Amino acid sequence: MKIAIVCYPTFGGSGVVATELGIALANRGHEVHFVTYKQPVRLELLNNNIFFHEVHVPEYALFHYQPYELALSSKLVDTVRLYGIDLLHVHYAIPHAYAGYMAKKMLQEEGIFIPMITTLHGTDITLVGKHPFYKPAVTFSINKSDIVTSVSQNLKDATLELFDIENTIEVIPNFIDVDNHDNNFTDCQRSMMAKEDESIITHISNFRKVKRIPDVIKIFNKVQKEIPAKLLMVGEGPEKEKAELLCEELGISDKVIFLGNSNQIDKILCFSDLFLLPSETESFGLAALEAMINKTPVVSSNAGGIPEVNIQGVTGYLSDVGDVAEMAENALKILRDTKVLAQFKDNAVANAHKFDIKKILPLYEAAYERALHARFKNAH
Ligand code: GMT
Repeated sequence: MKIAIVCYPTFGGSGVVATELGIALANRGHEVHFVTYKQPVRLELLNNNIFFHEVHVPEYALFHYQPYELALSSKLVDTVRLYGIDLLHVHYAIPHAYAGYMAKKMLQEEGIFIPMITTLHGTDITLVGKHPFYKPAVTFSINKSDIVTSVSQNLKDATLELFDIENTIEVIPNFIDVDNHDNNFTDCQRSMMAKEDESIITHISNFRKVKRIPDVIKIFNKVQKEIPAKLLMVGEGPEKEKAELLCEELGISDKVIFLGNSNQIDKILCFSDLFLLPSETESFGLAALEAMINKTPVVSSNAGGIPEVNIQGVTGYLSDVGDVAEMAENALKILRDTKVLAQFKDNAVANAHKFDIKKILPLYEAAYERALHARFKNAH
């Protein structure tokens, strides 16, 4: 199949999922065309089946807001025409599903019928999408998609609750390429980051408010009072500076390392003992899954779809959002005893195997097949 994937090219989970999916599809022999405003961060173009088409938005002074959707839908039309694309897979409803639908309608005028699969990722529904200023357009684009998928059951339920949805939503969970993690690092070079007796606790995100970054710091602060520990903060975002100030205020700056965005997530997680994810809302928690495949147990909130990934008392622990005291206690329960830690590590990796790409990719391929078969039925 020839598939055009539309996504955000940044470090966010939806972009990562879209990119990894595209790479896996290309490895299965499909021709994959990424259409976005920058080359996706995890995309290496060293594959005959992968193409990247950059969306340019010409600046025009009259426009207070430059019309990205317009440029994207035009680029999609051109790409479909030029490469004979069979279907569009758009990740993140805003504005991708909307732009994808416009492209589909423009192509239809020329007698080209192209199905569109929309994958909902979380904030496109739970934070941004439900805003009254966006809601009608988001509802419309979800209802007009040929197939809609959501990355967790929780996100599906939230979508049905928040929007007037007439379409079926299929849950296709996020995934991890287990084979890529099997025999990764023999020596994690843990000593680069911490002394031998120090536990390494890690948080990775885009440092937005929804990640509750101050909770990460406060949990760590409580833990480090009980056991020697270091905190690795990986990522960039609006809450980072405040987090650095909070560390100073608490007098723990020497124990917290801010690493910025990184393409070496596996290496960082390889020497991590525990992953913290106290998010306010989280449709899935891809970062938690990435931690688990790297044998890192997770102490998290029980928000959104996290309980579908992190299993209470097995791969880690879950608490109510904001319950910093319980999250710190849970972290200590795991870290204090090396045997307990080893058990949680084994459980984490075993659970991550459930989300192996080998199990998830066929679900997307089946969805594509259905969309292609239904294309003439839905053409009008
Ligand atoms: O979590 C973020 O801030 C990034 C966001 C995104 O749009 O890329 O992530 C969302 O999609 C990920 C991939 O499906 C999920 O694993 C994250 O849980 C979800 N984030 C939220 O729901 C807050």
